[in-house]
Amino acid sequence: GTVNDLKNLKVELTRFMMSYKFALHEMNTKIDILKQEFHYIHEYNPIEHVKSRLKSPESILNKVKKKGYALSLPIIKEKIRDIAGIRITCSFISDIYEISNMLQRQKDITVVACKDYIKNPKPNGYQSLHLILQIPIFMSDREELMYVEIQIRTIAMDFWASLEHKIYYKYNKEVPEHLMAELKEAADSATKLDRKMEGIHKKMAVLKEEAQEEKDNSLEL
Ligand code: 0O2
Repeated sequence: GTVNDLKNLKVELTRFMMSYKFALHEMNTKIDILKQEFHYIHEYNPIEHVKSRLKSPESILNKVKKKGYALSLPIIKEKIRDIAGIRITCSFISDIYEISNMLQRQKDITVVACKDYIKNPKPNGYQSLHLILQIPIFMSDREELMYVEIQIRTIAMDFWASLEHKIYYKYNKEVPEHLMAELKEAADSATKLDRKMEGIHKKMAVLKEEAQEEKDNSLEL
């Protein structure tokens, strides 16, 4: 009867969401390993912070409705690819691509899609590198391939996106055109800041290398 149907649905849903929790866990471990190793090699930390989230059942259902998909778990699993989401905030633009390449090279990761909103920002000014990856998770009696969405951005891009998101929702997604233009200007300022910091970072790296060479040379004498 209905009670049993509901019970089954609950068991199925819990199992469904659990797989995404495992996928997040797996990806977070991969990112943490890269972070520690990168720190060791380059003597600085390219990752400022990592935040992960599971899409709530409510917002999964909203998206299913909005996109007009059928209400079935296999279809949701195939079509909604950002149920498990991780946002990596990096120090410099070059770190974004290095982290992305390091992830893409891993044998158990399949790159399903890569959207570069840094090279091609959205019209409103939004910038980030988006990857849809697929990773296997291993359970007691089966292996499942799970989609995980990774958003990689700098602190400046994250700053802009967080505040734009707040403004967008605070004004019920209806931001007047002249303010849209100002948001775009703010995004351009963020880009300028990112490029400036990247430039300083690169020049410092050169200075450090030169100092090291001098030190090595003086030791040889
Ligand atoms: P939340 O709460 O972050 O999950 P789709 O994902 O299918 O709806 P699309 O265009 O394929 O659409 O996805 P896209 O644009 O590659 O990535 C969507 C996610 O990127 C959003 O998730 C946001 O997190 C982020 N994003 C994209 N555009 C903007 C933007 O203009 N401003 C801000 N602040 N964030 C953006 P959700 O599902 O919208 O929300």
